[in-house]
Amino acid sequence: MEAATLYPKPESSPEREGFYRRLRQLSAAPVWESLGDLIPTQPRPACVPALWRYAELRPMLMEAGRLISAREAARRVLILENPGMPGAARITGSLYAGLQLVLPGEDTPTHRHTASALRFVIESNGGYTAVDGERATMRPGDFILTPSWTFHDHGNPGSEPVVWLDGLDLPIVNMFDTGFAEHYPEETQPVTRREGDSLLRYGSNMFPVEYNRDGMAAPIFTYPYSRSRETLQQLYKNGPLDPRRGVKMQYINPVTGGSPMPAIAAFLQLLPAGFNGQPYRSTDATIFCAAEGSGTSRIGGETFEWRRHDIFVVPSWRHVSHSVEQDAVLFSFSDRPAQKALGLWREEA
Ligand code: GTQ
Repeated sequence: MEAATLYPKPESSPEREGFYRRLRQLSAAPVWESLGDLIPTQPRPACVPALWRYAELRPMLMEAGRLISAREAARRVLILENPGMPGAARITGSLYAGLQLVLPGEDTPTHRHTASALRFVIESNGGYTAVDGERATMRPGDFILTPSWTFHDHGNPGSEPVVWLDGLDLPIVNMFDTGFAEHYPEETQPVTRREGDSLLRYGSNMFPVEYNRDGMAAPIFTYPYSRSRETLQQLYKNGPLDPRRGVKMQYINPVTGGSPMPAIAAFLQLLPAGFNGQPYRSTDATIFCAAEGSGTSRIGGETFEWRRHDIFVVPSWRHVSHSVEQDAVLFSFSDRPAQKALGLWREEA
């Protein structure tokens, strides 16, 4: 075990306390009183391991659907708040997550913001997200991007509720005080490109001749589940199986091979029937959503039983291991690229 702190607080005395009080009046403070908190020997996240059951949240989401329209709410979302940080609109220290509902016949106003967003589709029969003039039909398991400062709106021309998991880097954007947002001049942005255009143009192992990369996000914004799921299945047959992660792939920006958006990485993994994973840990707190199946995850000594569409969180540097009886597929996302860009990311198998 590492020492809990390298810097225990020095003893207090009336003379020292008086000095600290006078410092506070000058907006100054003695570092030796807080050095142990400022420089921990290992991460001490406020974020705690947690699980959200879809079976419990879905009825609440439908109740929200009766209380407020998608247009009035602008975004009808239930924020998933980490129990270690209530009221902070965070699922981890650096990321926001929520469940968004669009009812049949509804759409949401078009806007853009500096925060980047991802969507992981839970229920949809004909729902869509539009990004910069192109609509993508949402199907269960699809992973969809809304890169920073792209105009986006969502709609549901179908006859059943559409629900997805939102992930945004809002806490990071707001930590830097770099949040900007604006409405599109009209409620709904015009459709200017055919559905599937960017995936064909930039997601076919070819780029248009004279294509010049611009922007930091992937030029494709939808990663259909049908493709990703088939890939995992075939790779499982090919082997080998990672004893910690099963068959785990990361979604990429095809231009760079890096993450689809600058601060957020996303992953899809197959845990084959009978998988009993080894523990590992990394510094990027990770949000998981079960796309298929059910299983058990040990997170920092606690056990969580998850079912399809449940969401759970592994805080920074907490060990996690997954086990399943039948085939299961987990989607996950984290701030790994932001940590890597700053030279901070660590993992331990
Ligand atoms: O869909 O644009 O969960 O702007 C929070 C803020 C979703 C969105 C959220 C947003 C959105």
